[in-house]
Amino acid sequence: MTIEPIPAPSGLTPGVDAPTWPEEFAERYRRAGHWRGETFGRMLRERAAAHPDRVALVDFAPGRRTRTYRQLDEAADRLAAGFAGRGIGRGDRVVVQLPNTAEFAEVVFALFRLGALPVFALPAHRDTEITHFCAFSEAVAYVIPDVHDGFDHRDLTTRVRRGAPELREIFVAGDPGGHTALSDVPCDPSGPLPEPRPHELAFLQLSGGTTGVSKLIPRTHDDYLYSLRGSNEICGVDADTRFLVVLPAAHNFPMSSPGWLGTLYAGGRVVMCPKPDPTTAFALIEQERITMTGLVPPLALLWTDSAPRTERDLSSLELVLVGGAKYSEQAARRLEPALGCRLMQVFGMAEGLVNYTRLDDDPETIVTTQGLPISPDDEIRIVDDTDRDVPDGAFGHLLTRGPYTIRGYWRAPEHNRSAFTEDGFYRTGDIVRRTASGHLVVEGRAKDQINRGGEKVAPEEIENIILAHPAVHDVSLVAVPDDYLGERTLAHVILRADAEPPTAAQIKAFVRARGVAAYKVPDLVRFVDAFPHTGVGKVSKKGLRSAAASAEQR
Ligand code: OOB
Repeated sequence: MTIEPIPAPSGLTPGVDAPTWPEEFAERYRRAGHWRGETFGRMLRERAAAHPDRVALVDFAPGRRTRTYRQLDEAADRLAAGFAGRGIGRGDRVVVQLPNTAEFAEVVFALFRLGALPVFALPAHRDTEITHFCAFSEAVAYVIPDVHDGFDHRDLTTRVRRGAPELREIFVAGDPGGHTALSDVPCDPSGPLPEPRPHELAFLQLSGGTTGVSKLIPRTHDDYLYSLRGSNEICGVDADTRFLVVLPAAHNFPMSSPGWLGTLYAGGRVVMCPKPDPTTAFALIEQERITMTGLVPPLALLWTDSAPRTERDLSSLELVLVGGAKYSEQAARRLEPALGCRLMQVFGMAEGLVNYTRLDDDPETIVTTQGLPISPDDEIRIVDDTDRDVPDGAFGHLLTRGPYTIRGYWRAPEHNRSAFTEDGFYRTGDIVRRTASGHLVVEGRAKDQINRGGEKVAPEEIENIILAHPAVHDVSLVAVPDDYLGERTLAHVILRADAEPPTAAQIKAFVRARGVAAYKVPDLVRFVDAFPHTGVGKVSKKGLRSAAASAEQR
């Protein structure tokens, strides 16, 4: 297949904003049938034509609402026309911060249809993160709920606008306050909209981050749709699948592994769960006859503990995927008997590569490994500190390259030089080993990131905030082991000699007041006189972690 040259979307320079695959790789992925020239907009159109009256989506906002494939398709068209009428077009970025509701899917498909790029913020993000996403992506619009989880998102907008001059429009699902109600946007399409091309960007996903701010991850229609198709095949998703979206719909895991997009691709039914607790979720499993869902390890633990006591009928549940953070073998062994369904482990990343254990793997492999890559064309290297391959079965840094793994972050040439090898492998920052069967086992992490039960915290981001406190001389954030979350955050703080000493609670309140997601506020704060140092004089995070561990035992 040849790709005709097309004019670049407004304000974007192909291959520069988002590094892309060299032509020989693109060619190979097309020839292998991985990239099939599909787009999200057309995918929904085709499904709606094939089975218009089948239910695509159920949500509870707050009452039960359903959308058939035809209704979802029409809503996307009308919303796309409305967005276009407000000057949003191909290549424009729109930060979308919506909870698990039908509006989320409608907005995202409307933007896909226009070739505008959703930037997927999480509902937990606050002004600091949102201002960064809007400013860095030069977003023209920001879509929010009115109030979610007791937080009024309209309160964020003044500060966000101040920091993001390109932002023209704020759309609110619900009561708009002084902004535009999402329900006022749709209008009848006056003609065909310009269609994005399959190899163009579809959206920007967020990285967990290891530096001060999250990087943006550019994903194309071709590459992401391939990961959906591959995931559906591995997980057995089909038209009878009823997928419960328990985690925030904007995260890569519930979106595509196989997630709500995979389920829609297969013509199945997506049920948006408003809250992840077992009481809410178990009631919906019973009521909606849910067959599949995806959980992070702490939630899997909670569900496993609650299931034996529930009066709810969970018998429809066939498969639970668990991933996002290391799932302990002991916890994994308990899931299948407690929930009466199959377990599949997922080790994935928004940058691309996703590994799954397989339904026909033996039970030991399912509880002790994090699975195999989706694609035969996912290239895996496990290397030492000098990028040399380690012997079979040994631990090392995981590097990967393939048909749905990005070749670079959005507008980050400097960072890309260290995050990718010269020949295009992504440095995942994960330490893994490979079993004789090729399954990967995640042993740890080389990157400076804390994985708080699947929610990623970049220590540098929080350290920078705490450093701004007038009484703080220096700070270092490390992970400490936690039975439930896997890891919690501990801030070691050195105070200035001349300042009134704050309490731990005041340090936490200071971080919260800066407007960051609640999961980034340090769980623990400990005041120390000095930090241990490495041989070259850098703060030794390893030293701090072991000091914290021995303090815990005392
Ligand atoms: C998923 O995506 P991200 O981008 O939030 O985080 C990726 C990182 C990985 O590099 C790894 O450090 C960690 O999260 N991780 C795991 C894991 N799954 C992810 N660590 C240990 N065991 C696992 N099973 O978290 C994500 C994206 C798609 C599917 C599933 C998870």
